[in-house]
Amino acid sequence: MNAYLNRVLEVVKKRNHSEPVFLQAVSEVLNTLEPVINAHPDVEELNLLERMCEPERQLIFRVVWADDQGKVHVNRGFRIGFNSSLGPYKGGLRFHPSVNIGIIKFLAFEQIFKNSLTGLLIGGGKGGSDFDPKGKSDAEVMRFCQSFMTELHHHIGDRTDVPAGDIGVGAREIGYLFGHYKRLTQRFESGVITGKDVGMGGSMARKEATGYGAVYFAREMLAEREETLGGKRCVVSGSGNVAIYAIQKLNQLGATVVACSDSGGSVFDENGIDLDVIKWLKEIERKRLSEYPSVAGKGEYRPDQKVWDVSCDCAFPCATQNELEKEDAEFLIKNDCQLISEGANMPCTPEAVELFKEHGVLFGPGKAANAGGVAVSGLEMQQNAGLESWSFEEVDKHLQLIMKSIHTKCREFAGCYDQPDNYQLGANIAGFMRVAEATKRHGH
Ligand code: NDP
Ligand code: 2IT
Repeated sequence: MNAYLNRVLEVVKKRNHSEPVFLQAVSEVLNTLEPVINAHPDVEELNLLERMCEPERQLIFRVVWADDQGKVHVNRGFRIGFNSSLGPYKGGLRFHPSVNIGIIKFLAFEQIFKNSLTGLLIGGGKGGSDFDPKGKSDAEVMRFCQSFMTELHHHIGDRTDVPAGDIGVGAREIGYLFGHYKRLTQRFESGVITGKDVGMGGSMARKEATGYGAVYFAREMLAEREETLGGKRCVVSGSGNVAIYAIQKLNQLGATVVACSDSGGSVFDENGIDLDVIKWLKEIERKRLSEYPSVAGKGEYRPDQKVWDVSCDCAFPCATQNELEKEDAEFLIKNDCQLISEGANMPCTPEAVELFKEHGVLFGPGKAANAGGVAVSGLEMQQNAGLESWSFEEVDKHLQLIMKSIHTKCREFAGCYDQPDNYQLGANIAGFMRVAEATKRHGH
């Protein structure tokens, strides 16, 4: 690695030594930027990388709430505004017991480049809490969200910082968060948060956008090899928002999804997962996937098993970071998997990504492949600002164009370094260049 990149990485390691996933995300980007540093000496002269690796602001706060028995609980809340060169901080909120400052920092860092790739005017941010919504009543989730927003509302705004959902935060949580923001500020400021229900300022197709986008990206990658998704056998990890709508779009495009999962295990169903059952279990009943065989009357539940040992043509990791490791990649390659499209953020470990690249497996990195969600959030902000509400078809048309344009950008930028199939290289460089140029022009 070039001396400047090494120097920056050393400083980042020293400052954030107890945050392994953040360091992983920074290394992943810096490891691909050497050709850019060589071609653009001002990146080093202006210390642009140092600026990009240090968050503009980081907020940690106490969230106190009472459960249905009146017992008081204390959680930790986070919001990081990482980079505002391209617009207000934009990125989701994650509620999961594993959340800590390092996880939020990694997600906010990824978001900078992802948001840049969308071509929209949105900066990078992320937030969340170690609160676990699983097993909580609606009233408990509401009280938690209200307490969380009581602090957060001081720091967000439609031109400042615009949260949305992520793991554990869907339309229910967004509703409570927005409702409390409205009470505290006495402003119906629709554009302060995205992922709202349609009918209270949300955008059509936002719920579908991330999963659909990851499939649209896969479609573009396959088209380069003159192939389509029709007839492809696929596996999707997770069974949350991103996974469900990835499965839906794959079904619409003629693929068959034979496996999906949750944190307890996976379901295998040779003739295709019954998506209505998954939606009922997860979106309505908030139940475990272990109930799939009894509800669907078919399929096999595999406790503690991931989906990666199931033979497939295309794989869509849509659950969480580092869920697809080296051994999983070996399985996929042995079974002739030809494409990976990351619906989740950083789901493949660096070792897995290297193996995919070595074996010529098409690899769509999360920054590019899952950018459809935040892109439609950007369109939601646009609709809110114009007091408009676009049809599903209109939003979906924009989404498809944005995914296509991200795909083209990845290939063009990687192509400048004679590696047009290297989407990881292309996504990082294209994402980086737009932010770097804006930072340079802003002078700070
Ligand atoms: P959901 O909460 O709707 O679903 C998450 C799914 O992943 C669930 O099936 C969950 O299983 C599983 N999961 C979560 N954490 C773990 C874990 N530690 N180990 C194993 N399985 C886990 O979240 P989303 O679908 O919204 O998010 C999924 C991924 O997509 C995340 O990486 C997120 O950052 C990313 N993403 C989301 C976007 C969005 O618009 N929502 C946009 C872009 C990226 P269980 O229910 O058992 O916990
Ligand atoms: O990781 C992501 O891009 C998201 N969770 C969506 C962010 C958003 O602002 O819609």
